Amino acid sequence: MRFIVHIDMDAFFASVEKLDNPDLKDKPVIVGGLGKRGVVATASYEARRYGIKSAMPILKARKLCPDGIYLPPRFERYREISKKIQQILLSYTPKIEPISLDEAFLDLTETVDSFDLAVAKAAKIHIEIKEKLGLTCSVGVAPNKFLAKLASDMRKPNGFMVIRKEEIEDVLRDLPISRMWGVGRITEKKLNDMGVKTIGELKKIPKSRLKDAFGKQGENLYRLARGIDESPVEPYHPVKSISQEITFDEDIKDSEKIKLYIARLSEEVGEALRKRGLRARTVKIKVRFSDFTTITRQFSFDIPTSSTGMIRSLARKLFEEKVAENKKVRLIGVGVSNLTGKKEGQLYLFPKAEEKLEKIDYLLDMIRERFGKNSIRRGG
Ligand code: TTP
Ligand code: MG
Repeated sequence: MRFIVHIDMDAFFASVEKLDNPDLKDKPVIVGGLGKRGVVATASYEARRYGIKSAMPILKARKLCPDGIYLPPRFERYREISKKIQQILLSYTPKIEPISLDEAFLDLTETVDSFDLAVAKAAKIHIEIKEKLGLTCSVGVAPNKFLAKLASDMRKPNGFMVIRKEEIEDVLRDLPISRMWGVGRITEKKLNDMGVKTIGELKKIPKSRLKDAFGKQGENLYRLARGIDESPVEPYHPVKSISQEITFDEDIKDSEKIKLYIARLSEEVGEALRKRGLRARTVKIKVRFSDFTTITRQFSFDIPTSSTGMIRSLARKLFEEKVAENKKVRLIGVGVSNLTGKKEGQLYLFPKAEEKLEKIDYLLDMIRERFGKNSIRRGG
């Protein structure tokens, strides 16, 4: 059995604002976009009593709670505190997986000898975060990630909840199926149509029927309904480079065709960068010819970018200017390295232009996520 801990800060952004300004104590604080079309990022627990929730339009929130204190987010500051939280967690185990700025999993299986000792350690972390940072969090301890996250959520705010092996069935029975991982609106609707609303009801459906109705996901539903989740805590490893390459079915000589592939690979590399909140200072290409000789060419610049447009034009330029040989190409690759966090060195020569490129990238990423990889590709 594993000993997994999940830590989630309470009303994180709003709590940080209160920490930095004691006048806000006990007041309904709402952090989010303050413009006409802004949404609530988070609301303090006082504000939640007015019915304010994450992702609610800010105008609606203002109607529900006109006397609330509305603040724009200060990500720099949240990130700074997030780092301090990580430092505390790292003093307990290197096996931590940060999920977002305010949330992380810990695997204490190899750190302590028993589940009870893991619970004791988790309690210590709970106290230490409060004492060192002046912020409360909610903690869940359980034999796996799914249950640990569930546990941390059940007693919010400032909660501490343990789910032991023998308690799993009781805890899960009456929970709505939407609390299970991977159950979005579509799956929920489909299960509702099968007469299933709670995890306990889901447990009664035979595995074969779930597999028929949901394919591979059916197996997952079957296991989660029983509180089984083997997914590992994956410690964060800094990414040093990102690259994509393709080997053609048939070697290609037409450089225009090759450049189309370069565009496609650049798109994938850019997307991967943005997903990780990273920017690159070096773009490189790799070319393998039909005789298997392989060359790489790279170009570095001062202003880190995560824009597909930048990566693509640099990769194409490298190909045009540095790969003069008029030979058949077997493989082409595009990569980036010299990576940096999103907010560092954010001094653009042409801030507006860069911003515009990023907005387009962001939109394309969203569309692809929703409709699949091949749904959209920019022209030119
Ligand atoms: P959550 O942990 O989901 O929320 P929370 O910490 O504000 O409140 P809770 O006590 O329920 O844990 O998210 C952490 C932070 O991430 C949150 O303070 C603000 C930010 N966030 C957004 O910016 N947009 C969102 O839609 C959500 C859910 C969170
Ligand atoms: Mg939180």
